[in-house]
Amino acid sequence: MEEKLKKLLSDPERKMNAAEINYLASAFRENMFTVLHERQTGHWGGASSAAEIITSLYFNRLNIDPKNPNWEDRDRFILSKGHASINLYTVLAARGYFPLEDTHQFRTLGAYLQGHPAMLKVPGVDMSSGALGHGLSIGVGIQLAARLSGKKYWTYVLTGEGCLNEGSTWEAIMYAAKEKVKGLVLMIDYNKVQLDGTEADIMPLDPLAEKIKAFGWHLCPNKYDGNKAEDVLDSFKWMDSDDIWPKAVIYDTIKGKDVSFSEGKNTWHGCAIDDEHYELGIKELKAITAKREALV
Ligand SMILES: Cc1ncc(C[n+]2csc(CCOP(=O)(O)OP(=O)(O)O)c2C)c(N)n1
Ligand SMILES: [Mg+2]
Repeated sequence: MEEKLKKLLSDPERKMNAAEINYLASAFRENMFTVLHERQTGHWGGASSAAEIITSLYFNRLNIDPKNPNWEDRDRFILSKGHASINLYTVLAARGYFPLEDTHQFRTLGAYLQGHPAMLKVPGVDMSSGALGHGLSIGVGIQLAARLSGKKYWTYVLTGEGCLNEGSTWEAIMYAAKEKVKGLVLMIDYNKVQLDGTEADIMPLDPLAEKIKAFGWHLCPNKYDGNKAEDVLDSFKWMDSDDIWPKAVIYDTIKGKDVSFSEGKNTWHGCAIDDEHYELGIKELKAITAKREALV
């Protein structure tokens, strides 16, 4: 691990700035790509797409205590697109929930870090996920529980297009609007690519922003690039700018980000990474990490 990275991660409680988060996200991409190559399994495309969003949450935003993962007052994060688990595991490890070395056990028989996150096995995982379309309903429930118990925590739910293709998500969208559920934030990793094609081919969401607003949500009006920490941190400012609920933010992202031949390709959604592509890809990822490191 680079010296700068070690130094940053030695004080994970500090709120990182955008340059630091961009650098961390790139370093985390290297770990994700390496583990998925080693294990010959997993989902690179959607993991890479969400790197800056998840890193920003854990290194700038969430009120959490990795030493006490079940702390009742913690903010919750639900990775509704649970197939991007290697991203969450890498970030949780770097944030101090478990050793980074454990990510190399990904999807081995008997390991606690399976292909999809399991809340009863992995410290820091607030909700088991993998079957698309469940995360937002659970987020609604967690925040209604906060209302009943007078707690102040928030729940952030991250979806891709797949969850938004599920009817259950739209039930949750309707109900959350009816109840004006406080503390509930829907974050959409809008890379416009799914498992076996583009969202335009599979089930177009366009005009997504208008739909979410029409369902009664407070949608962030800003256009954000979800692969830039500057934009993600700005979206956090927007979240704090009023008390109107529930809130949603759409982030434009790129699936398979920062490995040129995987960007925007559904064929890289989930596939075994061969040696040749690993060598090419890791070189590209390291070059971007170095560029981002220079800005820290
Ligand atoms: C209910 C359900 N149906 C199908 C799948 C299989 N599946 C896993 S990921 C995926 C596509 C997800 O696309 P998206 O949500 O856009 O994810 P991302 O692009 O962020 O990887 C599908 C269909 C699933 N996990 N759950
Ligand atoms: Mg997608």
